[in-house]
Amino acid sequence: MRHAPTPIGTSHFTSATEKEAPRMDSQTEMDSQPETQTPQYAPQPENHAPRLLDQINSPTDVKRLSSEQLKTLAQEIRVYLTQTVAKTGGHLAPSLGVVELTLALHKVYDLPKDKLIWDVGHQGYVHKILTGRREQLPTIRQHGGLSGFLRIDESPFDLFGAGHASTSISAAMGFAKARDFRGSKHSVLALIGDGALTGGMALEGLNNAADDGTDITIVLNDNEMSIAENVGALATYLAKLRMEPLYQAGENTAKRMIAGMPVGSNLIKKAAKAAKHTATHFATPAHKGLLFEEMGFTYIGPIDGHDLSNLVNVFQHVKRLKGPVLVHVLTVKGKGIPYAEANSRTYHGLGKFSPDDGKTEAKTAGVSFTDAFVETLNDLAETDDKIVGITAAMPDGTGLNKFAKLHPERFFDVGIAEQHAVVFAAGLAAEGFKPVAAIYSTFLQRAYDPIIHDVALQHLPVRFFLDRGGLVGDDGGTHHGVFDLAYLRCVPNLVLMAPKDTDEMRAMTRFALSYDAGPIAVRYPRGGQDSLTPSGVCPVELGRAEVLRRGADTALVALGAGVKIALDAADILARQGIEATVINARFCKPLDAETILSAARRCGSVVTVEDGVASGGFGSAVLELLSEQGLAVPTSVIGLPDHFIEHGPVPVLRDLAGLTAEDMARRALALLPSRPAPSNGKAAVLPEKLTAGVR
Ligand SMILES: Cc1ncc(C[n+]2csc(CCOP(=O)(O)OP(=O)(O)O)c2C)c(N)n1
Repeated sequence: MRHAPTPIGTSHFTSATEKEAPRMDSQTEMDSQPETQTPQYAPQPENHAPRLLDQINSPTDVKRLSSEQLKTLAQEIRVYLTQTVAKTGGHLAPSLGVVELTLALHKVYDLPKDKLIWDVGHQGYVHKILTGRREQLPTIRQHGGLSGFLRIDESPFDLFGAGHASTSISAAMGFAKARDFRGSKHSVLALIGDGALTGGMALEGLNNAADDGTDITIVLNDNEMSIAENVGALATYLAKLRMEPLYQAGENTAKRMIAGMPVGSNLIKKAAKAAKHTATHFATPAHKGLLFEEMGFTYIGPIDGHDLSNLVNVFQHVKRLKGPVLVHVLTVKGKGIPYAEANSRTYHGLGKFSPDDGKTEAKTAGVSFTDAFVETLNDLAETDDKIVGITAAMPDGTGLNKFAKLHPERFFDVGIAEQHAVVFAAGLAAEGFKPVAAIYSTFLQRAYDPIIHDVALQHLPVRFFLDRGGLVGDDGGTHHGVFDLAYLRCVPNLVLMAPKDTDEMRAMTRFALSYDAGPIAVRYPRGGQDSLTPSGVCPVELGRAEVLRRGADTALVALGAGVKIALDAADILARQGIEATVINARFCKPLDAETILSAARRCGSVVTVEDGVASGGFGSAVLELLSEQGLAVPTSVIGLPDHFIEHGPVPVLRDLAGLTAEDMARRALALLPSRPAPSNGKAAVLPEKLTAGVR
């Protein structure tokens, strides 16, 4: 709801308290539909009255605002944010939760001189609005538009990019030490959510920061949620802190805190420790913040993250503190938009929706790869109690929420802890269980060493299900699952499969669960693919490909989502009188050497296709096979080029990357030594589009 804007600079902050502590209601059900709200709660449409928001072009404009104006601006931001994300899709609830916190940080600190490092960056929309990107917000996550995360190359105010969780404290430590080396004096802050704090790297960062003692402020944005409910002992501990009375920053408290702070040498630090303890414990009851304080942080909190005046006061004091400080801020995910508050799990990140009632667009019909996986898993788990489901904070995205409903005792959400998830799975496998580690392709990158060191080296039958393999679209470069084929293919003992459609996904899921000889991974894309072989799925056998089409002119060898591209390319070529063999490789490792080599010999040229990086991926495996056999047939590898791919719709990105059926047909044609006499006797007339721009 809009407030009448007041002129800039008419009042200043006091330490006045505003309202009660925010408390999350009991968590909403996964997959539940957004609740219908009465219209008065909906963000009001923009009217033509002048908005404060329109005057905000940089953080300097925020600094000029009075307390009341900032509150008005917060409201305007919520409306603008919601109406914009309703059209673009994106991370709504995380950004709604940090409106006041972002305003307070920009009010108090001087970015980019002061360094504010955001964890994940999915909650950075308000920061974008305040740092000169207000008008560009409607381009967010659109191809060529603003990123949905923070990127170092998007704005000088985005000091460190992210997309994956739990990196902010480590990066901030780097910024802090660089400042110390230079003898500079600016502030360094990491803003991290309670979900991201469950990640091992965040804990490693805390461990280092507390011990090092340099000036660094960790702002803990505690909304009790990861994407789903936050999990783990640390979450339980934070919940206890949350029960305490809210911290208010008054001048006296601040003076006491600062007087007690250790500065200078280690000796002085030690001498000052007792004073610091007294000072901070005066500010906060003795049992609060103990864990962080024992580590060496000055703990301040919990603070109402929606009380703007108090936030500003607290950070003004914190700015003067020395050493490692942890400010515990309580926020409500989705704050201010009731449907998002009531169901922050749905509104964490979503596609387009109605800003009035939050209703999302109907799901496109058809079965997704994720559905095919979890439905099969649930079938198998009914009779096999050795199956255990593991997710690293992605129960909904991986589909394991449906497994969890049926088998809560065999389901584990370990938090944003991919490394732990994989070694945990390895332990279970060593004891004869059948762990299913369902992890997005991009996030499994975090667990690369455990895959090699703990799983593969020990031949342990962990079943990896890599969702969102390939280009994911709007999330962009941090999230495309394009490295997995390359990074898994080189791991000894590991079997690597990719299904062409959802029927094959079911068959591969069954196969993976029956395979006990060592680790096995199935990698599959976002969305679905209806059956490409309506007559049925041929049984999955280890290292066996399937031949989908026979032709003598060229061999198109494809993996996973590449199979549809190859089939379509074969159709294009056939229209030109060129007959292609199409092989669905099924296994990236072990390759079906026999089938691929015989097709290569018969056809005299090979084109491979995969929706992953070309360097070291499936096509490279085929090239290695041909070279091992001394088979010198012209071969072309189609995969993603050696640069990071932007965000945008998958078809657009594929087109730009040369990953389409037409590209494949062009590549096949380019390999034909001279225009062959086509096997079907038709003349090969090549349309402009096919001959132009052979890559
Ligand atoms: C390594 C990694 N694993 C999983 C994710 C997916 N992910 C994005 S945001 C998020 C939850 C973060 O929770 P929190 O830090 O509390 O922020 P909030 O959204 O609650 O503000 C998760 C699991 C990720 N970005 N990176």
